[in-house]
Amino acid sequence: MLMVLSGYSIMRLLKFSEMARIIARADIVMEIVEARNPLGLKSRVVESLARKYGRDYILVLNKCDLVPPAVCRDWIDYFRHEHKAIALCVSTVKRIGIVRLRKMFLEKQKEKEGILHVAVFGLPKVGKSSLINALKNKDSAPTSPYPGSSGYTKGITVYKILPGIYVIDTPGYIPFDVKGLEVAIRSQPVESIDNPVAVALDILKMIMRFNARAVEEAYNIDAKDPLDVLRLLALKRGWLYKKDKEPNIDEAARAIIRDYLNGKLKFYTLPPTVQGFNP
Ligand SMILES: Nc1nc2c(ncn2[C@@H]2O[C@H](COP(=O)(O)OP(=O)(O)OP(=O)(O)O)[C@@H](O)[C@H]2O)c(=O)[nH]1
Ligand SMILES: [Mg+2]
Repeated sequence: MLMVLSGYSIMRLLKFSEMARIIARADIVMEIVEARNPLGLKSRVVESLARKYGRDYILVLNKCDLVPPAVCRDWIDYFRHEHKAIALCVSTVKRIGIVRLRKMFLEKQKEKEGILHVAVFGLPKVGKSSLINALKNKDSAPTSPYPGSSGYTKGITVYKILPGIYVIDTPGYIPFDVKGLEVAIRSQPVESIDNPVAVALDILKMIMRFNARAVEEAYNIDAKDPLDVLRLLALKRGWLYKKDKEPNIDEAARAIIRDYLNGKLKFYTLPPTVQGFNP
């Protein structure tokens, strides 16, 4: 397990060698991304390892409740030419696509005529453990809203979801071929991000380009400039630096990062094949 050391806490991430070992022994390999930004979260690594070992590969577009159904369908169409892709929603409030997924596992088990192992991979916080809980219909795997916060997955755990069908939960993985904002906000606890203001400004720029009203809808703040948004949010919440009583934009930046992760800030991308917003 890879340990990311920071002033705040230690976060455990899955190592490439661990992933390769699990894939070598699995029958089905699932890579989980979020439907709101699949290309920002998808790695070629999982898919190519699955191919190398001759395993079935399924791309899961999770959190489809955060995206209009038509956009989810466009993404599925986009990926379908390359490999199997399915859309899911596995939050405790709403579940979509689980019955179909269980059916796929049962068919594969029948074909194999033996015990089936399904491995689940993805960047931190895409919903790997929540997917296992939905498959089990029971909160067995610990989950949490933010990277490194209590309940995030620290070890490799095997869960029985149906007779003879086992799913392997893994800690978040940071693939070397995935870069940018999603990695910056997922590879460490929000409290440990070195320059939260720079990260939050990038998030705001991306979100405001996509939907000019996203900030107003989330916070009832009417500002066009991302730095003004941070200042106004800090003032609204009463966050001031002790030293000079100026708005604490570091605290506001961390709130923005958390609200991007938890979906309060409404945002989604479109496939490159569809006209519209692509960051
Ligand atoms: N809106 C929405 N939220 C979801 C969905 N699936 C998971 N979540 C939320 O996303 C957050 C992360 O879920 P986890 O299951 O802990 O994610 P994980 O990939 O196991 O995270 P790590 O173990 O830290 O790598 C939690 O707050 C979940 O409630 C979904 O389909 N829709
Ligand atoms: Mg987990």
